[in-house]
Amino acid sequence: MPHLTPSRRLRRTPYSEKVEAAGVRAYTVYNHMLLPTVFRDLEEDYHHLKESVQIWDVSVQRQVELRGPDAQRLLQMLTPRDLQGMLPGRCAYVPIVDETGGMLNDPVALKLSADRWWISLADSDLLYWVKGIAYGYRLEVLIDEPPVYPLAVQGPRAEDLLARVFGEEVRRVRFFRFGWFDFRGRDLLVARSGYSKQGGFEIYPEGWELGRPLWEALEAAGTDLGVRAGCPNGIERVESGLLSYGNDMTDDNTPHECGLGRFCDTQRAAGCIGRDALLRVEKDGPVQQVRPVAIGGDPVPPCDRFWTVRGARGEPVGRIGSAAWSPDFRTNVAIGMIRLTHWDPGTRLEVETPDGPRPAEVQDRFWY
Ligand code: THG
Repeated sequence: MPHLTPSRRLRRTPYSEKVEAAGVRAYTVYNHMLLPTVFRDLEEDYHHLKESVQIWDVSVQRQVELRGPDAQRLLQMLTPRDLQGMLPGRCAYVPIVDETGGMLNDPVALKLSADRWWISLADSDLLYWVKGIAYGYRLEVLIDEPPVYPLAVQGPRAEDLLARVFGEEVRRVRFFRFGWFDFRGRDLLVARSGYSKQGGFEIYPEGWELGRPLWEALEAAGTDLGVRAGCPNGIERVESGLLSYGNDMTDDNTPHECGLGRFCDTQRAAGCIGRDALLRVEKDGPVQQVRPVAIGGDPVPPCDRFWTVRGARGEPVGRIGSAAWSPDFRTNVAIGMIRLTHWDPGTRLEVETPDGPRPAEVQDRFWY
């Protein structure tokens, strides 16, 4: 592969030098920034993530901040998830939809206070949609992308590592909640969340200055735990069924097609844009939906386009958006968008990979 030319548009982070020093081997581009994808190799990173603890530069998870009396009203216009009764200190996975009910992003929203929210974005330029809505409806809310640089600490030893840096209290933070913890005289937001199923936290330093000291403190405190630089792992996240916006879904898909129906309370989501469209699709149910798919044969090549999925007579019945060889499950794991006629667990399929057709089977659950 040719190299990427560095430039100001590919924004650096407070951790970039640390990531480079740790020997990052590959990146992807995400929200106009570099997101590491490989350190040693994908499989070594995978085993280490499942056994130990890793520090991830996830600064690409940009925050859109909503501040002002209409902040919650605005967010409720953006998502069919009911935000009524959500308390400060909570995170929520919130599908964001357009006027047709199509997915625009699948961020984590953090309620900092009654009138202040962060929307922790997946890979799409949601800021402009949010600003457009606020301007069009003359809402009393300030919207910007503050200099917040999230750092994830993921893996079974993450809690032990964080307790050493932030104190034992951090163990009491429950899943998808956050607290404020002192680091060098400053309050840092620490949430129990992250883009893996191995357990862990996400820390959200505001401003550039604390980034490097924070990384160094975590590294120093975790040497005997085996802490290493890491990144979201393409194998582990498919096993875990964590969706990737732009890969597993696009603005052509409703949240229900994405299997995110449990995060929609469309009936109650007052003022949600796309509400009528979603109520219509909810009446009949989706005709295609995300499914775990096991693909037979040797390890598949990287999935960098949709792979067509076919039924017994060769007819197209869906597509694969993500796939990887799983060393632990000794099969290729994949995330598919599969038509209703073929989405039952056990259904035999054929997947058109770049290496030729492969037998495949719909699974009853993801692999964790
Ligand atoms: N953390 C934060 N921001 C993010 C991500 C993250 N922004 C980009 C991307 N990841 C958004 N996508 C997801 C997808 C899945 C989850 C979080 C963000 C996730 N899902 C859990 C699950 O499906 O099991 C839990 C959802 C729940 O129960 O509420 O964590 O990782 N800050």
